[in-house]
Amino acid sequence: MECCAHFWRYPILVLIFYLMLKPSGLDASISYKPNIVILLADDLGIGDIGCYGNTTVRTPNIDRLAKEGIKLSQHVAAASLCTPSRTAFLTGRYAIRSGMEETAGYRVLQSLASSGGLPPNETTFAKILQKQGYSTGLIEQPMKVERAAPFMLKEALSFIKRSKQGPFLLLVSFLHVHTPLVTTENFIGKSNHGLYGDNVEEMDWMVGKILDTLDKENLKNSTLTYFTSDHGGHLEAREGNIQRGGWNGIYKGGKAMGGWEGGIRVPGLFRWTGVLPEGREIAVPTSLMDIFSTLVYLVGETVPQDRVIDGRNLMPLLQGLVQHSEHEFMFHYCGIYLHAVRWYEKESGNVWKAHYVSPIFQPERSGACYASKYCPCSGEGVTHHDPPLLFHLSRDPSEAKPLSADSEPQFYTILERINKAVEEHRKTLTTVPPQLSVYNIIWKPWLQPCCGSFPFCYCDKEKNNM
Ligand SMILES: *[C@@H]1O[C@H](CO)[C@@H](O)[C@H](O)[C@H]1NC(C)=O
Ligand SMILES: *[C@@H]1O[C@H](CO)[C@@H](O)[C@H](O)[C@H]1NC(C)=O
Ligand SMILES: *[C@@H]1O[C@H](CO)[C@@H](O)[C@H](O)[C@H]1NC(C)=O
Ligand SMILES: [Ca+2]
Repeated sequence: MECCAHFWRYPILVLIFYLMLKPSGLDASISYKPNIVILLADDLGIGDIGCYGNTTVRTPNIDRLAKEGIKLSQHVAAASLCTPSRTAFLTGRYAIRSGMEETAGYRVLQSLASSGGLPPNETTFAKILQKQGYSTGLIEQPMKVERAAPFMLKEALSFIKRSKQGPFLLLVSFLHVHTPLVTTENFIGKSNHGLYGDNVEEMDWMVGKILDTLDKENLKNSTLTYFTSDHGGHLEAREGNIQRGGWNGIYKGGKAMGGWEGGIRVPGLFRWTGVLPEGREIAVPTSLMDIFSTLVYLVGETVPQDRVIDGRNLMPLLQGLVQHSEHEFMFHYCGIYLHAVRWYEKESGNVWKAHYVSPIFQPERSGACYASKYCPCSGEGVTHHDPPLLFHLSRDPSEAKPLSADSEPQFYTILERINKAVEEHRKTLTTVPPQLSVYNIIWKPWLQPCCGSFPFCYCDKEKNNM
C-alpha cells in the first residue's frame, strides 16, 4: 500500500522513532536556525489549563510557557478530530485537500488498518526541516502501557541532550489526556479532578522536565518551544457520571463537532527567549496549520508553490511587528462537510462566525451528544441553518446569542461576505483520492482507520476495551 512516508509509519508498539540525518546543505549556516520543540497534547480542553483560566487544575509548567512567551487566545485547530487536525498541522493544509477527512459512503473497507494514509506527495514540515539539516525526533507515548510516561520522557530528554549541538526538531506527541488516561502512580489521586485531572497534571510535570532540560542545556534562547492540543476536550467521554474528558471553558461544544468553538479552540503557547516578547497575549485568530509556514520560514525555505497552503507564518505577529494575523476566513469542517466559517474583519477587529450546519445535541440542550458519544457531521443528527446561525464571536465567545436582522443591522451584508468567501474557497478545492472512509452513511469517527502512529494517533475504537 502506498502510504505515508516511512517517517510516520511504524508498528504500534515501537516506542520511539528517531530519524537522524546529516546536514545536507554544505554551505548552510545553521547557527541561526532555532531548535524546535513541539509539545502536542491529545484531546486537551482549553479550559483545563491554568493560564487559560483554570483555577483548580495545577499546570505550573505549561503556565510558565505563557509567562516566558506568548499566549495565543484564539488559536484554532483545523478540525475537531485527531486525524484531520494532525494532518493539517503537519502539512499546513486543510485535511480535505489531502483526502484525510472522513467521507460518507456505503463502501466497505477491506482493511481498516491499511485503508488510508497521508499521501506521499504531501509535504510535512518535518520533511522540510530534515532537508535543512535538522535532526528529527518523534516521540509518542505507547498506548496503555504502565510506566510509559516516564519512559517516553526519558527518551525525549536524552534526544535533547544528544542533539543539543543542533538544530533539532523534537515532536512530543502525548497520549495525555485522551482516555484511557494511563497515569503513573505518583499522580493518581493527586488532583482535584479525578483521574482526568491527575492525567493533566502528569502531562504538565512532563512538560516541566522538558523545559528544565532545555534550560539546563543552555538551549532556552536557541529553541522555539510550542505547546498545543490537537483539538478540544471530549465532553462525551464519561464513565457513568464520572467525567473522563476535558473541559472547554466558556466555549460551546467539543471534540468531533465541526463548528462549535469548544471543539477547535485550543491552547497555543510559544516561547523563544530573547526573540519573542514575554508574557504577552495575542487574541487575533491563528491556526495550528500556521506552524507549518512558520517553521518553513524559520529555516529559510519557501512553502511549496504547487499547492494551496492554508497556514501562515506567525513570526511577525509573535514578534509584535504586526497587529493582525493573515487569516481573514477560516473554514471549519466536520468530515468533508463545511459546518461553519469564521470571518476576521481586520479593519474593525470583529470576528464573526456563521454556522451552516450544527449537530443536534442529545439530550437537547445538554451541549453534547451523550447518547451517541460523538456528534455526527451529516444526516439526521444535524441541523442545516438557512440563513446560517451568525455570532459576533469577539463579543459573544460562548456563541450563546445568535444574531438576527433585527439585532444586527449588517446581518445580511456579513452573511453575503462569508458566502462569497465560501464560494472562493470551494474553487480552490480539487478532487483527491479519499484516504478515509466509513462503511455507513452515518459518520462514525471511532471506526476511522488507524495504524496507531502519528498522525493517525490514538484510535477511538480502542475505547471498547475499557
Ligand atoms: C478546571 O478543569 C477541570 C478538569 O477538566 C474542570 O472540571 C473544571 O471545571 C475547570 N475549572 C475551571 C474554573 O475552569
Ligand atoms: C537569553 O536571552 C535573554 C533575553 O534576551 C538574555 O537576558 C540572556 O542573557 C540570554 N542567555 C544566554 C545564555 O544567552
Ligand atoms: C497528490 O496526488 C493525488 C493523486 O494523484 C492528486 O489528486 C493530488 O492533487 C496530489 N497532491 C499534491 C499536493 O500534489
Ligand atoms: Ca485527539
